[in-house]
Amino acid sequence: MMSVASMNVSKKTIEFDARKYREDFPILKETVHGLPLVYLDNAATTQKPRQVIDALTSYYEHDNANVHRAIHQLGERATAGYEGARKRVARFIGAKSEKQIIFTRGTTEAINLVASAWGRKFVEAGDEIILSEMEHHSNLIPWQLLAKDVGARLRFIPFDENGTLDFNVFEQILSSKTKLIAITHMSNVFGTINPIKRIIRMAHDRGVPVLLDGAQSVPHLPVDVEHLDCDFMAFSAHKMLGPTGIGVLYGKMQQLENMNPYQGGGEMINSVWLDSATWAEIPHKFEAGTPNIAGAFGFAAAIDYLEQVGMENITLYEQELTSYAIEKMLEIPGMTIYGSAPERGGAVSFNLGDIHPHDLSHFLDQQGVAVRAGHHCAQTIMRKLNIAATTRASFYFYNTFEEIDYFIDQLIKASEFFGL
Ligand code: 7TS
Repeated sequence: MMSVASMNVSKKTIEFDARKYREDFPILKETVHGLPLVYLDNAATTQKPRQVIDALTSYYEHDNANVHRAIHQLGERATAGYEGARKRVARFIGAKSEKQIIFTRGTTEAINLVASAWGRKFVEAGDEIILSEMEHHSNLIPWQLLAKDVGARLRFIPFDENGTLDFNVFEQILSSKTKLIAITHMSNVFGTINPIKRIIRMAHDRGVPVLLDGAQSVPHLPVDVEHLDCDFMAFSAHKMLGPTGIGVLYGKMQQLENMNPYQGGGEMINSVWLDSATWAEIPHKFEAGTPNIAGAFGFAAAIDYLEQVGMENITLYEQELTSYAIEKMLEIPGMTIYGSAPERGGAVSFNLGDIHPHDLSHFLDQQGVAVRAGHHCAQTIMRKLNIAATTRASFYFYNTFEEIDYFIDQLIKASEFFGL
């Protein structure tokens, strides 16, 4: 994997034609309030290219059937597409085998799966789970629920004023009581790319497994699970051009083999008696019920698209776009940006003077700019920063420098409008 630190590029040093890619995204031609849409809410969900929309339509028009059960043409096509998507995901993240790819509803369900099927088997009273203080609620609440149920304790790696993790505290709290580290690869608030290799090395030195929340990293960076050596990784298709309602839990084979089932039902069994059952092979053991088959077809098309653009190109271009945006934003009087980690992605949280983020995002929406305002499912971060909310602009490879210029102009207009 290419380290972002090694990508020291200045503005417009790489050839990347965002405009060409935009042509593939029908929604980017939308107008809102009579103005061209400037979509800067990509950390929440990304837009979908024609290729993904076509894959969904084509599945329903030509292949629709349930998977793994029908001995008929459509059933075979649906199964081949669904299992083919699993292979594509495995290759995309560098997994050794497609068996290590479990389809879930998204990142949230993938983390809940581990908290339930792994946590309830291996975590006991007095054990500790280490998280960071910059987790999305998806990577906090499942562990709170588990800890309460079994009498375990959650410990936290704090962040400093730059939005980077404090390794001194991490070293202190990592102990023989630690059962798992569950941590975000890239923060959806600060944009920080955490030094995950270092964390994993330190954890593995003590025999502690690591779960990565890859919701924000997998869509934007080349991620190789073998290279990172993480034990689990969770991510969502909808944040990487794919449809909603499908995501992934990657796991090391040995971890998956040791886990209990997650949900019971059809598809996850081998033999069933009235009072007992045996389980299907991995990954099907963890996929009870009819899955999101159309979603898998769309997800495969999304991965094909990302591979064609090239993940390293995406990282480099977004890095340039983000540096440019931050530089321009900081020229606006009253601007506070939360997070200045040296390695960062394209989620930029900020406040402009005392304008409430909801008022600011409403103002921006009137100008055609879509951003997110609120706590970004990370109330604990807001509490520590002593603020109620932020506005957040988040970029993807189809955003342009012209859109950033327009966004900056609207921020300046907002300053005047709100009398800063
Ligand atoms: N983890 C991180 C780091 C995230 O950013 C998100 C979603 C999730 C987990 C949950 O993903 P889901 O697909 O299961 O919902 N983040 C955001 C966001 O920042 N704004 O809207 C959703």
